[in-house]
Parts: sequence; structure tokens; C-alpha cells
Amino acid sequence: MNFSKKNHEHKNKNVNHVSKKVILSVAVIIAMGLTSCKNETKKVEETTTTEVSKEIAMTDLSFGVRGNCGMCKNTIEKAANNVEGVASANWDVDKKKIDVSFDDTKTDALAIHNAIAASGYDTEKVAGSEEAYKDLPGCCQYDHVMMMNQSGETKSDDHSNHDH
Ligand SMILES: [Cu+2]
Repeated sequence: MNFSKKNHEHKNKNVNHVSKKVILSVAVIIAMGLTSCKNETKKVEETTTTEVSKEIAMTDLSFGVRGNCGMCKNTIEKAANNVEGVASANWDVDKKKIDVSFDDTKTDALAIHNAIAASGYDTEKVAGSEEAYKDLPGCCQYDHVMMMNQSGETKSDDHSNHDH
């Protein structure tokens, strides 16, 4: 058999005894190998299922933003899109309202309000930066008391934008 060569190297007199040990240990190693393989396969399957169930959930948000025209639209949407985590932004010139879709693990609503306000535009929650407003083209210097978010939703307890 194959074992005879190995036993010669060891120069062991108890050839039969050694062969049995070798056979036993080989069997144990094979058995261990089989069990560990099974365990690994199970682990891989579990990991895959977890990854599939973790889908990125986008949060949709709408709120009022003042503005006049297509240039305003560009500025407002650019400001919102520059916030990390924002997937899309669409401002409606008639409704004075923006629809934003964002990853809420990366940003939140207030960060988007602040970014738009910093570009010079009033939102429902944050008044636009006056400095940025002054730098807007004349046609874009919107009326600070104009109605916004014409979707029907009104927040009666929000007096932060009173400026007259
Ligand atoms: Cu404009």
C-alpha cells in the first residue's frame, strides 16, 4: 500500500500500529474538512440574503420655496442637488414648491432647507440668505411675501418668514 513508503522513512518497527494512526488521522481530517465546508456554505448563503434585504430607501420630501422663473429653478435645484445624499430635486415654478428625493442616512430635511436658503431663496422653514438674494439677477429677486407651496398644505404656526 502507499503507507509502506512513509513508514520506511520513519524506520518504525510497529508498521501496523503507525498505519492505523495515519488512517485514523486522515479520516478525522477529511471529516473536519467536510463539516467546515458545510458551515462555510451556510454562512455565505446567510450573508447573501442579508445583503438583498438591505435596499437603499429614498425619502421623498416636498416643501415650499419662493422664486420667480427658470433661472430661479436652476439655482434652487442646483443648491438642493449639491447636498450629499440628494438623488433628485424638482422645483415647480407655479406651485413654488420643490420635490426632493434623498438618502436619509446621508442627509436630512433641514440640511436641504439650509442649502436652498444659502443660495438666496426662502423655504418654508429657513429664510433665504440676504447677501445671496442681492446677487441674484433682477428678475429673480422674488417677492418675500409671495405664497409658496401651493399644494394646499399650509403651516399656520410658521411665522419665521414675516418680514414686514
Ligand atoms: Cu429667477
